[in-house]
Amino acid sequence: PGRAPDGQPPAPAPAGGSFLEMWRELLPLGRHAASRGYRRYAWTGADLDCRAWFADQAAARGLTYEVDRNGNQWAWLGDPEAGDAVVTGSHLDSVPDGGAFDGPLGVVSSFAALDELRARGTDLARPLAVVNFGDEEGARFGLACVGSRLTAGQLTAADAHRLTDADGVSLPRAMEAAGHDPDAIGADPDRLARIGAFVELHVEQGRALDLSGDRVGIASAIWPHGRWRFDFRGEANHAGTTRLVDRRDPMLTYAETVLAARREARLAGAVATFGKISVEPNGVNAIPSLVRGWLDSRAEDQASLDTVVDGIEKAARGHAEAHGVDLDVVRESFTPVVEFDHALRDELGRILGTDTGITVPVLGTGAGHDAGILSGSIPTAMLFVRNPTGVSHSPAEHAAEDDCAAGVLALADVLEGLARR
Ligand code: HGY
Ligand code: MN
Ligand code: MN
Ligand code: MN
Repeated sequence: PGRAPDGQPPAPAPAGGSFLEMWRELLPLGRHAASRGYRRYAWTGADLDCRAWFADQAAARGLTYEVDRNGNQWAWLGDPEAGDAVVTGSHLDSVPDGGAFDGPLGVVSSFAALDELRARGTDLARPLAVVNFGDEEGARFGLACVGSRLTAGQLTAADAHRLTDADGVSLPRAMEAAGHDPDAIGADPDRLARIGAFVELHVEQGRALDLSGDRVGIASAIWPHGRWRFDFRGEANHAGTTRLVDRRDPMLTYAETVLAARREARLAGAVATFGKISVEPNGVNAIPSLVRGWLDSRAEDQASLDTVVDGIEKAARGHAEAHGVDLDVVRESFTPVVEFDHALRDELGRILGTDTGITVPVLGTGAGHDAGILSGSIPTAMLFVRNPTGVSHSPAEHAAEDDCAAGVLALADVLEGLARR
């Protein structure tokens, strides 16, 4: 496996062609011509194109369309006020040069599953909704799952107002420029109280399903994870005339810290990644004055994650001291371990096991999701669709046509099983 299929549209349309049509409309939005990856950052033009697409899908189906106080989009089949709603959806934004599936597969599958239920003529006792949560990846403002965190009250409006992008544009200004009132943002308990269950379908971001030979799986847990900013400050100086012994080179310390992160993660059976860096003055012939590196680390349990991050920080401080470099470490975000609702998970297993005869493995994951954030407030579950490349957050991310179709049918079965009269 592993051939990057260049975002080729998954096809067969379980619900009369709607899946393929939606997929084709979304594919060009925010795609970078050279990298072939997606750059759909929150509240930028590409994101607004995706949001317009969502509103169009709602209108085309005669669904009740809403944007909530935090900018999340909703499309309702049934009365949004009735309560005990079954909600499904995901996100449309991307990481830098992300793949086509992380996020959009869940939103497109949600609309297709609704179409499938309508084609079946299912008599619904509960309202259904499709949701697009804003700013899931945190690619622009540094914090992931902003839309769901705000709604769940896990991010205060005041803290959200302090988020800024690399150009110094604040989140409120970005929202305002996109026509959304930033003074409205904040916890939305009344909205959550009207939801009885949330199910997010997502492309798998590893190869567990590929290895087990299953098209669809159910999520068990999300690893605790966080982002830490390491600021190494040294002394800018001439690359040609400064003797090695006279240098206070933060790049050297940063490099040693990257190696330490790899070692600590390996020892703990966890993961640790420095995927983003900024350098000042960023000149080819100058020793840097500042190297700022962002650590993303995740582990199966909190104790292991603490061990990894403490170990990396300790190593970084040792290397910094040895080279006369100052170090500040700031935890920018953190998400504790998520254990998905057992009753809902079992119900999904029952629905999928009996109706389709497919086996449904239960998987843990190191990736964060809006479903993880919401699980603190409402019963929440996730479905994963097989990804033969196992690659994600990259254009090589993939899901085969018939696996996407199986995902839509599984989601339709789940929605029907939960909401049928
Ligand atoms: O897991 C992540 O990096 C993000 O929350 N999707
Ligand atoms: Mn992602
Ligand atoms: Mn995602
Ligand atoms: Mn010079």
